[in-house]
Amino acid sequence: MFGIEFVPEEPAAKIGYLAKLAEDVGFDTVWVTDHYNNRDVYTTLAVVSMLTNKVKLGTGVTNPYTRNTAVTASSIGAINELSGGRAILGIGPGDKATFEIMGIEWDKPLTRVKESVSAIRALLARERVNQAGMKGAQLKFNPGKIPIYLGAQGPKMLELAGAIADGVLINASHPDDFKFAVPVIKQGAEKAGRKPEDVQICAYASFSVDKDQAKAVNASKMVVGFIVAGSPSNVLERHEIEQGDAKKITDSIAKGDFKSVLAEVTPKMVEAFSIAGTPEDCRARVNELQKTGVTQIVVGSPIGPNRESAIKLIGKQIICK
Ligand code: F42
Repeated sequence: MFGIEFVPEEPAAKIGYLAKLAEDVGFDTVWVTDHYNNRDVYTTLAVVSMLTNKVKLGTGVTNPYTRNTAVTASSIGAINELSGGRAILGIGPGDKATFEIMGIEWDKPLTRVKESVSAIRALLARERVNQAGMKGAQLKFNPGKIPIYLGAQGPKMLELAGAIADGVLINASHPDDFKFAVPVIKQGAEKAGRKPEDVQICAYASFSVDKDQAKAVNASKMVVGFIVAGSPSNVLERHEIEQGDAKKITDSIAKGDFKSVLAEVTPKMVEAFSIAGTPEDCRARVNELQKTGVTQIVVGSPIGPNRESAIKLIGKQIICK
């Protein structure tokens, strides 16, 4: 299966247009990110819902801090109703840096996600809910059945996803990251008495495709720079990237010196943190990921140097339905 990520840093109508194109070339799911400084995720999903017919529509991902859990249940329920049952709720612990700016305390993220998922499931089942801090909250409409996927990277969050979620969205592009993550998810599922195959495993990958390999790689570099800067040291070690090289990028980003970021991103970093190259290169990586247990490739930013032609290229030469 193939999904595609859109970041609502452009108007919802534009994303709706690209989402329709993605649907037409064979993508199965459209994921829309959630950060307070972009357009609202549910407004965007509503527009995408009206402009498409078949694709599943997911928050990729929301969190239990910036939105009250009952409001999340109501919002995704409305999207499910509007789209004829195509909604998926993607939820994760959220982005610490943006919470600090908003004055929101990031307390016990794992516990918070776990309680929130349980409460949302109960709300979607029209139950009166007295958990996750709620005191008798209940929806007034029937939202229908909605799968819940967790955004997860850390071992505890991955295990939790195995235990409670219908799927997991992992921000990674390299098979080594999935060789680490998939057994942890499976262990979480088995411990909870579930079948591991009931949990969809999605590689939420930075993707850049073009017929010209160099153009595709160049277009991936800025996103890769940000991923390197935000990666914990154990992930850098897994990919044999020196802390000092990552620090240079972090410092350039902090100074707003993006020209230096582009120069400091090495081929090894591109290899570790993106799927970038010609359609043949990308198809080979997709095959490798599928062998590790990945069930959905989510094509994330930048998609390619030219998004529209990249979406068409992926449909024709990588999805090939
Ligand atoms: N974040 C956003 O804000 N917006 C997005 O649109 C978005 C998209 C997205 C897509 C895919 C994806 O994988 C992640 C995405 N994210 C997005 C980021 C996501 O919200 C998380 O920030 C990201 O997945 C990192 O989460 P993590 O799995 O690393 O979990 C963190 C919280 C972590 O530290 N986990 C630890 C672990 O091992 O998994 C466990 C921490 C822990 O156990 N905490 C205890 C607890 O109860 O929470 C408390 C411990 C104590 O001592 O207090």
